[in-house]
Amino acid sequence: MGGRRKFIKHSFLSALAGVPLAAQAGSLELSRKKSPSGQRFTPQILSTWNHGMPANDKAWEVLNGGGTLLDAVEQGVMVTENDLSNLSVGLQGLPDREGIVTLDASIMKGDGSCGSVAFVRQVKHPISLARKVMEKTPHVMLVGEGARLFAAAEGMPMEEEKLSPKAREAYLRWKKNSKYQPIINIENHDTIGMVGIDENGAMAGSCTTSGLAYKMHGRVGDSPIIGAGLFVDEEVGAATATGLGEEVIRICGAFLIVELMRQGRTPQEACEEAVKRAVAKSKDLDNTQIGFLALNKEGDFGAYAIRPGFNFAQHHRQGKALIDSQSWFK
Ligand code: SD4
Repeated sequence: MGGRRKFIKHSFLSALAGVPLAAQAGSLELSRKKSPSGQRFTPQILSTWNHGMPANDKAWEVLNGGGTLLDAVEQGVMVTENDLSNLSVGLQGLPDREGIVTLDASIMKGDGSCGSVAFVRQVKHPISLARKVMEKTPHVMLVGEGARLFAAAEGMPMEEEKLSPKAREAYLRWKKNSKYQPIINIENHDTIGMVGIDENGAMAGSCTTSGLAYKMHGRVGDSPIIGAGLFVDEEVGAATATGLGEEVIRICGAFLIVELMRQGRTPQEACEEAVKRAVAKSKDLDNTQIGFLALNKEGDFGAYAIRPGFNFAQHHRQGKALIDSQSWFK
């Protein structure tokens, strides 16, 4: 971002800091619901689920060490991609119904630059591959074998195709019944989506997953779809999603939330409206969980899910917290 723009954003944010929230919202006729904390923080990093805490720790360390926000959101979620206990992110994740792990990831900057990969095998850090697509190709998205070959050509770390012990055990158990209709385990969504804002008001986000367990081979979820699992526009804000990707794609979840914020909704209101739409359009509400997480350019944040159990991690200068999201079903 250019120096002048940086300065303008910074002055704007500094100016806002001393103004009561009600006055800042003055021109908007909507009745404002408080964000979960009722507070605004810049800089700030937010991530989905418990594993967002160590991911945020890393992102924060990168940011404080002079790294860019893009470095922070990339390296933050790499912690989760490396986490052997996580069965929904990275090569140790649960496989598709053929027993093959395929990964989806996306990364986006607030200026509209973005990259993603989908249905990719053997690549240790799909988030870094998504970043390379953004920075080194004229494209936004690479999938399957093409994505894998690009990773190999870039000399990225790859692994032999082999299920992790935990994933293998779970897969063999699943195979006994082989339910070919993928039913989301509403207790266990672990995709990591991260959104952040730096002290100059620049925004970025990342999202990475092994996707829905026991999906059909070739299935792609919301996480690598720009506007579904992730969307960032630093003129407005950023949003990310977790849960049953088909339901998120149907409503262009992350894009919808950012556009609702553009129209004046708070991040909390925007997440609630997106969940309301997903509930209305759901094809299988009993087996569906979706969680949304959003941040606006003022550092206000919000989250909402279909069911209880969704939480998110927040890091800012005053501290860090794991926060339970509110939900449609109580
Ligand atoms: C997907 N949204 O592939 C992902 C799944 C997810 O934790 O969030 N899993 O549909």
